[in-house]
Amino acid sequence: MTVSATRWIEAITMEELNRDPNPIYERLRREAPVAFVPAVGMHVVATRELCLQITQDSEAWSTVIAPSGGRTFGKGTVLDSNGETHRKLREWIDPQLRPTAVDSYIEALVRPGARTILEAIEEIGAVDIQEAYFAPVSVRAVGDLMGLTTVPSKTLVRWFQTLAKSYGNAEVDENGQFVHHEPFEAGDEIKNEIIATVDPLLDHWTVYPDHTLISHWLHDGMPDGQTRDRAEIYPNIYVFLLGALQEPGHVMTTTLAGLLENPDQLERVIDDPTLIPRAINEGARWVAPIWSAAVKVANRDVELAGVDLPAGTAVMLAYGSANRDTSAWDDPDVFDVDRPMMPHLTFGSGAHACAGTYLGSAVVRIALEELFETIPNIEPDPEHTPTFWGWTFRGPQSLHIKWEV
Ligand code: 261
Repeated sequence: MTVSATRWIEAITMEELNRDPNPIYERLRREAPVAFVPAVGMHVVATRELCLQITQDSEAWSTVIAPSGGRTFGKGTVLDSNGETHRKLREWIDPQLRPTAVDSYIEALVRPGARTILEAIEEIGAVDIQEAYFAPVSVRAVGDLMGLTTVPSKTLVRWFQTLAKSYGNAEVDENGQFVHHEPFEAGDEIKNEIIATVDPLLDHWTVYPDHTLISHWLHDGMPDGQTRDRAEIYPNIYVFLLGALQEPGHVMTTTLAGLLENPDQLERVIDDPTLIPRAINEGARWVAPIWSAAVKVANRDVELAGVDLPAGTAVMLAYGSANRDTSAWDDPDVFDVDRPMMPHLTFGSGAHACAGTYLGSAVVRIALEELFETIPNIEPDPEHTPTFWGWTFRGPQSLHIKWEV
């Protein structure tokens, strides 16, 4: 590619990517599906076909964590392990997330708590539903499942928000050095707070194992009388406290935002709750909450879409962009519950595909079922328009709705 052809890519800023990566990636998909983007110091992969190809080819590609993610979580997460190490980690992470296990606890875990929050707001008539309902339902469900029942929802929300700002602090200068340091330091403070909160719980579960995720992580697969090293558990606790607590809430808010833009679709979904899973699937495709976080590194010299990548080159897979690829979807920028079903990449693909696909989808479904049942006359609040934000993680920052009480 000529220098002039790539000048626009050199001019891409982190600020633009966070505000709206879609127009930039639409052009990347057409002109440069594998491109080095200086603002993020990495090659990005924009098309669905190339993202899928890389996730299927573990001979050519290993999984790593994004540099800002590694700075945030440290070494040893399920996100940056490969082969046998990864398989062993998934062996203690996956069992409580399997559909049969989830079905046994999901109703009691989510529905009563969702109802309680709705009872407290149903007479108000106008709220930011992201802050008042979706984020609390999301963190309560997964936080309680982990065993963090004594940690207030507001604390859990502050934890995921601060960890997400650190993980998403990806901007680098021309030497590949991070431009901003404050988000990492704020993340470090949160991790200290998490350890101070969780250490006493680990002490408890060491002696009194129970059904919570973290208790299982301590004990499962360990010889009698031994518990898993905390240094192995903590990085994965951070992974869950960010992604697993934030993303169900993102998908709830995104799905409702899509429905509010299409009042006819909203009305149909409220009249027929069996359409809710379709709406959620479309919301998850439309704005992938983990928009750009999966990184692979070439095990050997690779040629990809005409670009030569030497061994050791890292590529960032843009699942949010893959989900708007016209090779799979017509009018991909439009939210449409009636579109033909095509597997999207929001939960990733290959060996690292999301372990929480079933759990997360069930949490989102129950939250929306309860909302539409309790407040069936939802309208957008014309005084506030939702603003989507984020490149690494993406979703509406708020969603103001109103209704007749
Ligand atoms: C539970 C999944 O969490 C994550 C996934 C990707 C990046 C950061 C995360 O916390």
